[in-house]
Amino acid sequence: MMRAVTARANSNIALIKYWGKADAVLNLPTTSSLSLTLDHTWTTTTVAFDGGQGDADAVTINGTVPTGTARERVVRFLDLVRERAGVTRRATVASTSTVPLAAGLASSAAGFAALAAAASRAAGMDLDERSLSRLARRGSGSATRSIFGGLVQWHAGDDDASSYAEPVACAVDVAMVVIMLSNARKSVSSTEAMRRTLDTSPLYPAWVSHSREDLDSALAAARAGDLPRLGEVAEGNALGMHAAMIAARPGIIYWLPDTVAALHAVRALREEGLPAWATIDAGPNVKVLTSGSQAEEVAARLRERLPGATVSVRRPGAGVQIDAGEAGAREDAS
Ligand code: 2P0
Repeated sequence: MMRAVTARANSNIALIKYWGKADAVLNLPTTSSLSLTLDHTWTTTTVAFDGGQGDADAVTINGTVPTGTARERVVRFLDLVRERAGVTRRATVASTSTVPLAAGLASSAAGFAALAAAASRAAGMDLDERSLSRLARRGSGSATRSIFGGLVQWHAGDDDASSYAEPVACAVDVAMVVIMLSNARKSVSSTEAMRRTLDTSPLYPAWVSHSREDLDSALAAARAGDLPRLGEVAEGNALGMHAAMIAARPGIIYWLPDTVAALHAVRALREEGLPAWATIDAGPNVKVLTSGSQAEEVAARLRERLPGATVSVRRPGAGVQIDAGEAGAREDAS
């Protein structure tokens, strides 16, 4: 009998961004990236290779059956797991998330990290974390990093084996303040936006070539406990990524007027002496890197300056977890 396995993974926010694929099938990125896994941003996913429903995979996300690309990505990922594990049966997959989908909070990162862990274990594979991060990468690039907690580096690599994530040393007490400005579904998917930036933006090569320097600076700052240096390089890397995508043809503008207002609010806080540096992903929302000890103060000041926004504090979170009660189920799955 095939048992169900449940896994959960947190979302992550990149300080040094992944933006562009060198290989779209293997999901190899053009640059290495660095992220912080956040707490309280779980996606929990249960998988059983139980035959699915009507000879197809039965998938629900937050109780709803996904269609189109969202469904295809999950099925394609299950096909990869079936191929690797030598399983032929269709699966039942149920996923629930506390993260708003497609709102720039990296929902696919937690989603595919949890799916990789649950599906591989349900199919009878027993992967170590590095192998899990390689597998999660095939679902979504940012999921590579959500296998691990805290500060995480994704090595770009140049083939399947060399492109994986691992935790890195962090001597800084960091936190993130998330400024939610809009829940609206983004108009251009990350996958499409990356492709267009890579293919058409004259600024993209400059961002890529500077990215290695940014990563080295960020890693050195994290090791040295230098939050201002880490914040400056993270903000610069994110603004550079957006400059490159704004210069694509046609330009991709994820920012709303409130996004610009939030960027100015973060700068105003810095001028008042508070530690606050902004980063923005494939959406209008702004995340603020700050220190753990001053995160609540930074959040309170941002609420004053941005009355329409929902502002919350996230601290470093844990990596992927497989439900302990189900961990012994793998022997049943052959
Ligand atoms: C990141 N983002 O490093 C970057 C920065 C958004 C901006 O990874 O095509 O959903 O599934 O590999 O991982 C969002 O893109 O894209 C992302 P796919 P993904 O976090």
